[in-house]
Amino acid sequence: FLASPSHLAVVAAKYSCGAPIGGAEHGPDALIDAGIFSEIESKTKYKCTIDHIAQSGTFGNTNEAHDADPDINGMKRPRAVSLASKQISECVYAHAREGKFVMTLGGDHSIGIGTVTGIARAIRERFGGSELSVLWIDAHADINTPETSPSRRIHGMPVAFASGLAQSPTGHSVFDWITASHLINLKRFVYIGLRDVDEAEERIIAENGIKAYSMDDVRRYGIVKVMGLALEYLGDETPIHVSYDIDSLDPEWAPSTGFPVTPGLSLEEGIHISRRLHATGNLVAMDLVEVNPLVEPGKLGTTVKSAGSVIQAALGVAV
Ligand code: 6HN
Ligand code: MN
Ligand code: MN
Ligand code: MN
Repeated sequence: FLASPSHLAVVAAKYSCGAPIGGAEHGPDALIDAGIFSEIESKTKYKCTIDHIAQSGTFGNTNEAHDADPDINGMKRPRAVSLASKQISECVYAHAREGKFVMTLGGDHSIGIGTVTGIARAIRERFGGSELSVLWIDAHADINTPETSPSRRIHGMPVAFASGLAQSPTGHSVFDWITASHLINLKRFVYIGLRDVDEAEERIIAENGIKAYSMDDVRRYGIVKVMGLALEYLGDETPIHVSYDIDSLDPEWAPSTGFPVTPGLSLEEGIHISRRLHATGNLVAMDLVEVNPLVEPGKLGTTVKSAGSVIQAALGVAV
């Protein structure tokens, strides 16, 4: 039911203000400089354009404490992350509204607040109120609220903000730009790859009946079966957004990331996920986040190569 897009809008989201360590703001350039998108242009029908987004002014792009951005309700860097995600949300919305495929490069995973809300809003408008489906490929669940988060870092909260589980804390309007038209339905949401989930997150997932395939499930059933079940659950007639955290892959394949957790997906399994999503014909947007060039500079090449493969496979390139 989707017209197949011929324009790939790449959004370089150069931020690490949602993470406890810096470096992820350099992830987008590492991916772009590796030539991933020139190769896509030569091997597919896609015409690529790239928007670079980083805050020049008030709050900064990185995790470092900032006088103008004190904690709110324990949350670290709330204004920086809110402003970043609002900019990203508006940018991806504008592209998706025109029917382009939107590929956002992170950045820490707090940028997912922006991408998911922007794509969800565009899909509502394009398809008369119908809801976006989201696949969250990650070692982590990223569904803490400001109240449950042990780290207080917003890269562990994007699913909570994009679904409305988390709201601006009482007395603060910082995330009030997120309105009903931006929100996703957690009944149209699936996790794959989980293996480092906080206690409160386990409870939130159970209470909301969220479909989740852990790393243990992938080992038990195999990735082919897991992808089959995930896609069957979402159905054929739905636009899909995949938010792909590179730490879903085993550290062997993606060492240069902030929070590597072993054992993870093999690169082959990671590519299978992308291929299957491409094959649905329903994929409208993808995020590739948490490539951090500063964590393992000597193994950045391996990390970027893996990220390039999962990106290209999602766009139908043979890798
Ligand atoms: N990521 N659950 C932890 C937290 O701080 O809330 C870790 C979040 C990691 C986020 O890299 O996917
Ligand atoms: Mn994540
Ligand atoms: Mn993660
Ligand atoms: Mn194809």
